[in-house]
Amino acid sequence: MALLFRSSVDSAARWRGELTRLTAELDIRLWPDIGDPAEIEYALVWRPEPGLLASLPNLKLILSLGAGVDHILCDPHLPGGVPIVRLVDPYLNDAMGEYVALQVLRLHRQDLDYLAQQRSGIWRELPQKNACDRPVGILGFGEIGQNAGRKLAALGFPVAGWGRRRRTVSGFQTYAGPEGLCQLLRRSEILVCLLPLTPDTEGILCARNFAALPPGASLVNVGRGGHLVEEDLIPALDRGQLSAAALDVFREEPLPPGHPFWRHPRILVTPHIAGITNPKTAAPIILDSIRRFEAGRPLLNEVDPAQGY
Ligand code: NDP
Ligand code: OXD
Repeated sequence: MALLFRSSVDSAARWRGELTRLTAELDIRLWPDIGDPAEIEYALVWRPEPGLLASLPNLKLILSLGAGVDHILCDPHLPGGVPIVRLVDPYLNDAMGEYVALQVLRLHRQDLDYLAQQRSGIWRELPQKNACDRPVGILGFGEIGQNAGRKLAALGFPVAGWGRRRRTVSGFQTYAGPEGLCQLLRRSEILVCLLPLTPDTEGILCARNFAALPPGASLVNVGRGGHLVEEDLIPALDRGQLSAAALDVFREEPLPPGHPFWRHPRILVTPHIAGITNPKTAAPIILDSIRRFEAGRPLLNEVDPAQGY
């Protein structure tokens, strides 16, 4: 069974090592040395070049190296009818939950203000709320959103989640649809975006929705850069409508050197590291998908291209 590996960010050597440690059945072809394209049945990819998947005439299954699949679905030549499986790795979910907890705590405890005070040698106590008085709203209450929600709830934050369909999630207030979005925004002093990027969610972090948040609310975006209308953020921060933003994902990655987000005093920037796919924990999950497919058993976490996630 030949598998194409293509990623510009994941280590091909580590992936080859982990997969070959688990099985001798896979013939791993590292892009661009893929040999005969007609021999490739599986593709394990992160941001494959448009047209690469369509150039594999016998492709049976597409496996995403990430939880999100916008990097695959955006290919205008994506071959129709080939199932796509996204990565759901409990360790990745935990890493994402950790990152969200870290940034929510930094925003809640006014870390940016204390860092600025330190730089100016100022010793001053700022008013501080308790976590139970700081409601957090999570846009996208799926695998990762719920993981983050549980970690935040354990820290004492009142957490609510928003999804496409109304879900009952024990211990959490949940909302769905456009009306539910208004309700969630109204109550969220810290808004966390953990949505997949789809035509419906693109640009959801925009001036209109910022205006629906309580004054001085803050934002954590770990979904995708395309969720944020970038030109709406700095005016909202400069007016004090938002007090701070922690951003891990950007429309253009790497964030270009002159981009105003780098130097804005109310923005925290990290380089898309909230959850880094770890071959050690993810390789067995990838192999399980291939074995399920080979055995004709139902795939787990298959993407619905019509919904975009
Ligand atoms: P899931 O598919 O498990 O959850 C997605 C959630 O978003 C679901 O609750 C879903 O609703 C909701 N949703 C989707 N479309 C809409 C919509 N139009 N309106 C309202 N809610 C919607 O995904 P994961 O939790 O595994 O991953 C979420 C995203 O996190 C990924 O797509 C990726 O973009 C991002 N990510 C970022 C990483 C980073 O390092 N920064 C790392 C990993 C992931 P419903 O429950 O009704 O289906
Ligand atoms: C992912 C990501 O989707 O790394 O897993 O962003």
